[in-house]
Amino acid sequence: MQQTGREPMTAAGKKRVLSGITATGRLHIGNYIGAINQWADNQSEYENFLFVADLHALTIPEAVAGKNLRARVEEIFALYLACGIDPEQSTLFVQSDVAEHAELTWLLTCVTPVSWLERMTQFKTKGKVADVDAGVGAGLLCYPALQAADILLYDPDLVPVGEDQKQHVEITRDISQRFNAMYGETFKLPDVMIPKSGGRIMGLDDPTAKMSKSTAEKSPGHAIGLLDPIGQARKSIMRAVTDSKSGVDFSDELAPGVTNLLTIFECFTGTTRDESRERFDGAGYGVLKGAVADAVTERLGDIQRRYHDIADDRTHLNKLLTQGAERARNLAADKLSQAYRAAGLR
Ligand code: AQP
Repeated sequence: MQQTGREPMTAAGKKRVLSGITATGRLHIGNYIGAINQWADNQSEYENFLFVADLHALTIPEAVAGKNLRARVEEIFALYLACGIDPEQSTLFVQSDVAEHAELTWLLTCVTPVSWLERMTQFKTKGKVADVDAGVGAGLLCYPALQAADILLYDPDLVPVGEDQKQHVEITRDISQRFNAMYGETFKLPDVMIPKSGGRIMGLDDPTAKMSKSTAEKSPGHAIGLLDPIGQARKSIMRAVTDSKSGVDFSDELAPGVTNLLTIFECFTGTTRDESRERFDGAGYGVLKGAVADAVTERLGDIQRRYHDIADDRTHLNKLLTQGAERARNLAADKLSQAYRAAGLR
């Protein structure tokens, strides 16, 4: 991981990192490569606070309507564990289990200028004028205040985000500075942490669009879900869009779909692009896809075995959900009290 900015440490001598995934759909290999696998890799180096962002999912009504959201949330929580997050090393929790997130959001909403919210790309792309006229919820506009609360409750040093999501951390820093200026020093300013590689896995059906949970719900063949049946995952990879050439040709510019397959292969096998070139230059696309399918399905098999063990032990899973929420609340409650006192409400 590449870091920016200052380098303070938590009491444990480790930098604190906060991150989460929105429960807008079922997890896919993009979420695994870009987020969960990196959290698992760095969990002894950092003090991780990792959560399932279920309150954020409510801002996208089509993602939650008619769904059993809690079941999806617990599936994501169990998948964090199955992918190697250790609940003793990392604090793992569900956002709505810690009510302080919603409470602090109100205090932050009240100090956030509407013009800042209207400038956010997510509102501009998802909250089109037509949607606003059709009654889209104010949550879509106000979600940066919830996101700021998610972060500021825990005083993290670093927040990992993809290149395209830096704006989310920047607005948190702005909101935090504004609150501190109005009410006195309360919140610490977090820095962005940009993943070194594998930052953006593209759709298998359309390699110009990011692999995403919500598109996967509508388009089979777009993503590989972490819980997809192994045969289906293999089939989706074998059908991935490439180009009209017959095979991999490193002497020419590679098509986006080919680059995407190579990236997936490299992330799952820990190989470099030079090693890929040696192995696949001149090979037919069928050979490349077969190798990607082998690497991905082998890992999915392991994750799915662990997932089913975890999900089947309901008592233990409930215990971990409660333990994680309590650990998160220990910090969040203190910070919320500080914010209430600063605002003159306590
Ligand atoms: N395609 C991807 N490649 C690499 N990393 C990805 N992440 C998501 N998609 C890819 C990483 O997973 C985490 C998920 O965060 P999120 O759910 O809050 O936001 P997202 O990026 O909007 O996720 P999706 O899967 O694309 O969902 P929807 O469809 O709801 O928008 C982040 O760390 C992200 O970088």
